[in-house]
Parts: sequence; structure tokens; C-alpha cells
Amino acid sequence: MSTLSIITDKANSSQKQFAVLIDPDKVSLTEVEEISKISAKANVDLILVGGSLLTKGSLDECIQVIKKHFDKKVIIFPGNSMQISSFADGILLLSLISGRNADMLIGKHVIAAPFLKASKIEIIPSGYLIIESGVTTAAQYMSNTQPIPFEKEDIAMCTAMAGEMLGLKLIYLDAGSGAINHVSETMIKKVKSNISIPLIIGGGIKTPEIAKKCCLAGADIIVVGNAIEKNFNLISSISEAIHSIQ
Ligand code: 1GP
Repeated sequence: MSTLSIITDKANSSQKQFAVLIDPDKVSLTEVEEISKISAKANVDLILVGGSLLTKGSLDECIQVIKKHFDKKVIIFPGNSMQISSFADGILLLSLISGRNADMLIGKHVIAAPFLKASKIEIIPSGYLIIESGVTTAAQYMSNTQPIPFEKEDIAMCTAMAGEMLGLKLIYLDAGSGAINHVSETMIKKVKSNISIPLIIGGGIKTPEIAKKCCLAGADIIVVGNAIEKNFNLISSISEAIHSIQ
């Protein structure tokens, strides 16, 4: 079964999902192994792999280690068009629809297209929205785009609607890695009630309580990276909180 079908089926039956984000630049391979084992045990739904920059290690190696211990889908969340690996199950092909940088909307995709085709991994067309979060995040800086202001729920809503109308299969609202403020529940609610494709929320989610609140507001998938890198124990407590929602 394709990753997109699994995600969409779960979202349509209101089963909340938890995605652990591994940035290969921030953790060692031994830590990757540990995170993968804990994630498998804690019933994590997906592992995302990627980062703004890859200055050390290899994406291929990191994904191979994850796949030894985690038997669900491993998806690339690419920080740039060089982050492609045929060891992954799929890739979020992100169009940065909150920005007006043509390169991030289509340019990088053109360059990556032949490599993606050759990799044979599943392509998941995703609308990516960066939301203002209290600090300048790496995603904001590296993409050279302005985030949607924290309280402009209508802009987020219309952008997500347009993304769905253009045929994108997922919407990802991201406050950015290490955000001070996660995406507000008001914004999540407004976006979710106006789209019918799965909604991913990430950036600055640090506790099981916040993860649960975001799910209750309408998130289908919660992504956590930073907080987990600092405390692996959070994997099981956040997973439990998310999966406790019926
Ligand atoms: C960042 O949404 C992800 O792109 C995860 O953010 O690292 O803050 O959990 P955190």
C-alpha cells in the first residue's frame, strides 16, 4: 500500500498519526538507531528524514539504519533538491506555497525531477506553508521567503485551499524547527475545516499536551524533531497522547 493511501485512509477515519523527524545532521548514527528502535516500540506511524543542510554523514546511510529497526514508512522531508535517496519509501515533494519564491514553488522540482524518476520512490505532492513562529527559522532563511503571519489564519486557509485545488495531496503547516510558538489551534481549525486532504502540523511541538491540542484542533499528522533529539523519552509519551484520541 502506498504511503499516501495509508496517510489518507487514516486521516479519513480520524486516526491521528505521529511522525518522528530525524535530521541526520543533528544526531549520530547510534542515536538514529536508538530513535528508530524506540519509535517502532512506541507505535510511531512514520519517520521523516531531512534537514536544512547536510554537512556530515549520508542520507542513504541514515535511512538504511532506520529501516533496520523501523518497519513502517520512512519518508524524506527534503531541505533541498539534493536530499533524495532510493532507500526511502517516499518523499514529500514540497511546493512552498506560502512564499513567492518561484524556485521553491517549481524551480528546484524541475532540477530534481529526473533524479526522482530514477529513484523510483513514491512522490507525495505536498503544499508546504511556513508560519511565523517568534524566531527566524532555518526554513524561512534558507527558502528566502516570508512566513505567513502567526495570526493571519485566513491567509493560511486560502493558501491551503488553493494548494488542494492545484492537486496537492497533503498540506503541511510548519512553524519551523525549534519554533518558539507552534502553529495556533485557531489556524489549524480554520485550515482543516476548509480542505479535505490530510493536514500535517510541525514546528515547536515540545510536549504530549501540545501534540494532543493540535490534533484536537484538526491536525492529522504531528511532526516532532527538536524536542525528541533532546529527550528520546518523549517519543512514547507523545505517541501515546496522539493515539489516545478516538
Ligand atoms: C520542522 O516541523 C518540523 O520542519 C519539526 O519541528 O524540530 O521544532 O519539532 P521541530
